[in-house]
Amino acid sequence: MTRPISPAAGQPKGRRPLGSLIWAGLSLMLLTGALATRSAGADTHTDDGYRLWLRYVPVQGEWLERYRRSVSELIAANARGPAARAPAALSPTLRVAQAELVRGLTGLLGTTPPLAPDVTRDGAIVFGTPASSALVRRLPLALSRVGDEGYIIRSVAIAGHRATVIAGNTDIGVLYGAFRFLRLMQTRAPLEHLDIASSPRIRRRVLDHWDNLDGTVERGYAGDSLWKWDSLPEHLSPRYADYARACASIGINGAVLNNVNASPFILTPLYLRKVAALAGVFRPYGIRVYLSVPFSAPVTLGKLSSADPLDPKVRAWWAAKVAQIYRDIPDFGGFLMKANSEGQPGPEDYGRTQAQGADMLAQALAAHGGILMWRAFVYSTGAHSEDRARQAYDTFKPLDGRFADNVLVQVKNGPIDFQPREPFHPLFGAMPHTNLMLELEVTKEYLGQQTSFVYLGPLFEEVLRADTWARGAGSTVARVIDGSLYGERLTAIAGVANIGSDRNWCGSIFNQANWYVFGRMAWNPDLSARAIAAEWVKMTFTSDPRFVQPVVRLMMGSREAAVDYMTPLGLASQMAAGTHFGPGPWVAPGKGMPPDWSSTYYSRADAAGIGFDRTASGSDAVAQYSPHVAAEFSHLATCPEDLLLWFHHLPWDYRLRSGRTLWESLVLHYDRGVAWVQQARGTWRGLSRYVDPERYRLTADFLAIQQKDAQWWRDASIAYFQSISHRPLPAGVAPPPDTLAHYEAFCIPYVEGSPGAGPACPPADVSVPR
Ligand code: GCW
Repeated sequence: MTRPISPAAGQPKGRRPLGSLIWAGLSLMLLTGALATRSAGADTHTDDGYRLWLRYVPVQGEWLERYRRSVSELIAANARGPAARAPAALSPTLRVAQAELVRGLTGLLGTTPPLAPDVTRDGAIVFGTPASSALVRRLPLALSRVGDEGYIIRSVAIAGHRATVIAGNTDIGVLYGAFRFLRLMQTRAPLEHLDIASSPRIRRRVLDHWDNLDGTVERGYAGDSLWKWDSLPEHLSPRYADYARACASIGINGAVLNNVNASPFILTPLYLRKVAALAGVFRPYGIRVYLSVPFSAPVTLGKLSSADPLDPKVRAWWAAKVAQIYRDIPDFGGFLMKANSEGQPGPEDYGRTQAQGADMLAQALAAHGGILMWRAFVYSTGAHSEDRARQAYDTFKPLDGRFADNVLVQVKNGPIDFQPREPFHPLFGAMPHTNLMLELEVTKEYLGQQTSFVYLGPLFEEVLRADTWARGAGSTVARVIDGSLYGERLTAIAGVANIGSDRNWCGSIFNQANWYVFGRMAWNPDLSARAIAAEWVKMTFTSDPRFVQPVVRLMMGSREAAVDYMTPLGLASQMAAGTHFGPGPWVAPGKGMPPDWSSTYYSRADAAGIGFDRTASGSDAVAQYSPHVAAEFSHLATCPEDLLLWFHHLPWDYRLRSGRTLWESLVLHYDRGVAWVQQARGTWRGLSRYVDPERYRLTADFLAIQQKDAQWWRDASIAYFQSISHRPLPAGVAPPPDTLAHYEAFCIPYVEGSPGAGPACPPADVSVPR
């Protein structure tokens, strides 16, 4: 596997002028020697972030001694195994596993372990399946317990020597095991008495790329699409394999290549050849490709007069199209569908239900072992205007049990739309006879986008651990989607990817942690956000506790800080229209703005108070939860304060548990969020000696931007809500420096990743908020 070596390769044009590159190069050459000695154990060589968490920097000191005793040689298939004498006979996946072990161990230990045909000394690493390795076959590992993607890593004795075996029932299990073994070393875990058995709790662990065929990425903040459609299938950029490798290292096994707002061109022979080429690169890494498809394709592409799912001609068209795909991509994963949502076509256009629409595609796919991920994010603006939060449940709940076995209904974590905080989606507790999958947004559309430091682990953990009470206590979302609550066999989870062509993949170093935590939680939804953060920090930076501890603390506090300065106490959807970047609490319905895309629709702020009444006296959306949960959210005494205004409209002078009024608390939350960012900057500044200059600077600069943004959010929100509450600010709180009119007039016209050709607002010659 090769990877581009020029640090500037892949950098979007114009981002770094040549002069700055030369300067950076020169200063780095001068600095590197000095920096390497700045902090014992920390790797401070320049790093552009390309290597993600797979850096494999040399281990030092005591750990190096220990690891060298545990790792001396690599045995892929022993002398009596079928592939013994011809490494080329190893399967492509085992070759990848071997290459990864060689690369990782060479980096970590400073020497390349020899490949041996049999165990010849202490410290042998034996890896393979019972089919590829006679050594693995003869060990009593009880492999059947780890299924077809799991692995076992165990310290054993072979021919009188200490050895470690990395085994799976399948080649991909071995690859996952190889990554785990390297992770043990990257995180400085002992290797002496290993007995690890691990298998994924969720079968399909998928990244959804909202990548358009013109190279842009909807809600993407890390450059253009990774897929270079123009040069595919002939040219296979090395980044495709590097992407697959990174995904495999955290157990991701599927990629939906294109935007859910899908173009019919993806289904043309021209593009299917390109898709097949990508599938070929991903295959050794255990990653299947899936495609988003438009419901209207039989009309736009097939020139039929209708896309009615009950029309035999339409069904035949889809069956033929699916068969065509499988001819070139025999392990094609299936389709993802966004239907009757935000203007997309769907079965309701023909008077059919979502289940009837799904059934047509499910049948076509089932013939080839494919699956269908059918989104529950169904709404048309204005149609359900009394409360959009109700709509998915109202549409899908009556259809429970009507979806075929190869269909998963894909449900966003919350009932509205990937907000900084939402309660869990009520559908998770309401469709016992349907395969439900969870959709998370890894890209930070509503959480400050590229530059904000927001680790999403706590958000993901919050939804996975949320208890639906569908079958009594402990009916968590994690247990609904991993199949353990209702016994589904087809289980899945999707994350909307935050990956693009930027050299560091995700637009910032800390955004990489969100890709990482998605994969790790998809493998095991019970893992804690904190433990994953610690693992990621050690692999991405250094295992020095003087760095790990404060950075993990920052990561764990970062999401709540964003909630504080954007949408505290259960508020939602207060962002600028269209771009979803920056504050827009004043955005009101009218002039082309549908109510449920406006902010005032969600805040419901008026002279009397603020918040959306979703109890029985309001929209009664709370009744969509099981009685236990509904009661908890309905009663002010039990409703969690961080969801208060999601469920209740309350007077400005309502007293919270702290004794403060709602108005005062709101203001203090905004202030707290800003203060957090300021402190985070200080903490980061104090850690510069543990980080290479390039990643240090990028993070420091982005924190500075975030402080400005947090202040803007706070000032604009306070100015707006004060104009409605008419309450004084609590003592000691600084008033916003600009007028509300000023904040309303200020707008960022072009934001990366926002769909639409034109600017997000008319030109206004106003100064930047202070
Ligand atoms: O959050 C919204 C985004 C849209 C997106 C939509 C969806 C792909 O603003 O850009 O469209 O959700 O999930 O379909």
